Amino acid sequence: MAYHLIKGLIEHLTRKEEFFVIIVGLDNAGKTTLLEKIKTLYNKAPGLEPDKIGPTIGQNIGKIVLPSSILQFWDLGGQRDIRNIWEKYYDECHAVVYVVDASDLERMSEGWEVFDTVLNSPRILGVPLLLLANKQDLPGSLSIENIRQNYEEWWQLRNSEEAHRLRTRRIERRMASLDVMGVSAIEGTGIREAVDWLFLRVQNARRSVRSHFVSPFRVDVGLISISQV
Ligand SMILES: Nc1nc2c(ncn2[C@@H]2O[C@H](COP(=O)(O)OP(=O)(O)OP(=O)(O)O)[C@@H](O)[C@H]2O)c(=O)[nH]1
Ligand SMILES: [Mg+2]
Repeated sequence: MAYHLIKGLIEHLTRKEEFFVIIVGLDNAGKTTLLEKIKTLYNKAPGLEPDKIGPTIGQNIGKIVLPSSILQFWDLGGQRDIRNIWEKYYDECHAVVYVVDASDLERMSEGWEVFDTVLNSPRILGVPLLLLANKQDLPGSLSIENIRQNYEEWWQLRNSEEAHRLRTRRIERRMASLDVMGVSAIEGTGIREAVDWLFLRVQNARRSVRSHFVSPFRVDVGLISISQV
């Protein structure tokens, strides 16, 4: 009885709200490099070095513990044939990070095509969406202003007058409020700002049905051990 009371009290005092963030974008955009750098910056155990990272077939998971909450990242493979797995995560996620390789001008329109599908997905229309222009360390990478402009130009060219008319106010608003940040997943620049953004936005846009409390303590055969992050 006393054990259960103490256990319950510890859980109550130490519970943190957990949020799920999906990281999507074309293959080679740098999603896994980003996830591993986030782990290195926030966890005791460093993430993988870039030379140990290969293309993702499926997903990678990473978790960071912030003072009042836990962010759980799902880095999803970006190759064409496996992009359809992204949708399976839409109902569970609290934020979406779309990563663009800002140095790869040749694949920019393919990237916008896919981005547009994500942007318009009804199941995540109300979820905070952050566009990350990665590889800012490479000369010739598009700046955040140029990335925004590049997307708008692509959209204007690609869509007919009819589509322009049909572009709903909700999507207009989403575009207008879309945040774009520049990062280098290799060097780690901009990553803390991006994580701060995610933390603030998931708190503000908290959707009670999607968030739940978890305890960082795991009770194991009568012993209390802090779970490894
Ligand atoms: N210069 C530079 N290269 C980067 C950066 N981020 C990733 N890369 C490189 O880009 C390539 C692809 O990186 P990944 O992290 O595997 O890309 P991904 O988006 O996870 O690709 P998929 O798993 O196939 O979807 C690797 O060679 C990385 O080293 C960056 O910020 N700067
Ligand atoms: Mg990957």
